[in-house]
Amino acid sequence: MKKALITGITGQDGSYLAELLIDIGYEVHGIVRRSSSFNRERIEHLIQNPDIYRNVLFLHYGDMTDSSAINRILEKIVPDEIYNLAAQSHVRISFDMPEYTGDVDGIGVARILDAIREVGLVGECKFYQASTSEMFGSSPPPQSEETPFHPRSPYAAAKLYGHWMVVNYRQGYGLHASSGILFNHESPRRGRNFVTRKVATAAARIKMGLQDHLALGNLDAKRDWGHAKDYVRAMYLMLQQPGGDDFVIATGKTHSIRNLLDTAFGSLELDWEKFVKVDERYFRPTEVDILMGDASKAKKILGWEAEISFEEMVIELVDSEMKLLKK
Ligand code: NAP
Ligand code: G4F
Repeated sequence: MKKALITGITGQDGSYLAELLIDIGYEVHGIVRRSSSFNRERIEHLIQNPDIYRNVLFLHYGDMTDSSAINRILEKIVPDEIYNLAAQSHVRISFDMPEYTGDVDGIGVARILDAIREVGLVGECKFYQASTSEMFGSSPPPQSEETPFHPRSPYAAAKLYGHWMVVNYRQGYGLHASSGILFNHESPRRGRNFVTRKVATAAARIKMGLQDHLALGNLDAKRDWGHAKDYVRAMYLMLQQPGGDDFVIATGKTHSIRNLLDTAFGSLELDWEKFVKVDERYFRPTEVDILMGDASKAKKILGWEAEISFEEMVIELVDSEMKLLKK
């Protein structure tokens, strides 16, 4: 039985990836951080299944800022595959917490890569890094593996450091290490302060008469939005290749926040213009205006393509919020 270690297992992607790997037949280990409130909602269904939690899913306390914990966990588990998904993943918040974001999202990558070396796992295990389309920043679309990086936030700058560390450990030490440059991907498990989930929740609450307006920031930004379930499949495929590499994972289509509002509110027969207010609090000091990825390398080498459309994803989010509210 292959062993995988997932950092960020309690996050959106970590939870879908854990499901996928358990389905394939892996023993899955996850790093969780201590919190005063319960932070395992997204994997609760796995924890509550005794066949899974007793036999194939194991959780370990740790933090990307704590090298000794990371080293100890690697030494104990000796994983075949490591998926580094842990991050302070909110771009706007990274402007408020640039140092912490750099520590977790940048230096954290160096910590885990060096732990692999310290514990003697180079040659024994494969490594996946959650890189991001935010690293392209102001570079015009379509963005591919050949597009120059121009990060526009502390988050993107920290992720770019992590990205280059992966390239360095691949070239310098021969580690099987891959970076997935993933464009935005969403799901009903998306954090509530990301724009898709925020819009879906508000549309459902307005429909139910529980809210009368929605405050948003920049409505003109455009994103290439896919579904998290499709994107975790790409992570797995990268680690099944003969060597490490970098791959853009995207749908190739872009939509503005206005398009998102049309689709979400439209699915409930609501006119968003009656409810949305622009609030400068949600603007960022520097914005990424447009992201649209070219994933042809992933299609050719990994055989990967997005299967869930933007419209299907948005409607799933709105339906899921309506169900939650009706409960
Ligand atoms: P998410 O829902 O915010 O999950 C982040 C995970 O990291 C959570 O499990 C969180 O734990 C954990 N974490 C945060 N700080 C940590 C620390 N100091 N030590 C250990 N764990 C820590 O993010 P996601 O959407 O699943 O994204 C997964 C990864 O892909 C992230 O690295 C993100 O930056 C990157 N990414 C995401 C997208 C996207 O569109 N979703 C696109 C490109 C790249 P708690 O549950 O305790 O908070
Ligand atoms: O949903 P967002 O916060 O996602 P953002 O900034 O694109 O970052 C996400 O995708 C990245 C991949 O490209 C990941 F690396 C990152 O971890 C994260 O998952 O914002 C999307 C757009 C932005 O242009 C933002 O300015 O929506 C705009 N927006 C407008 N009003 C808003 C709001 N974003 C948020 N979060 N909240 C608003 O009220």
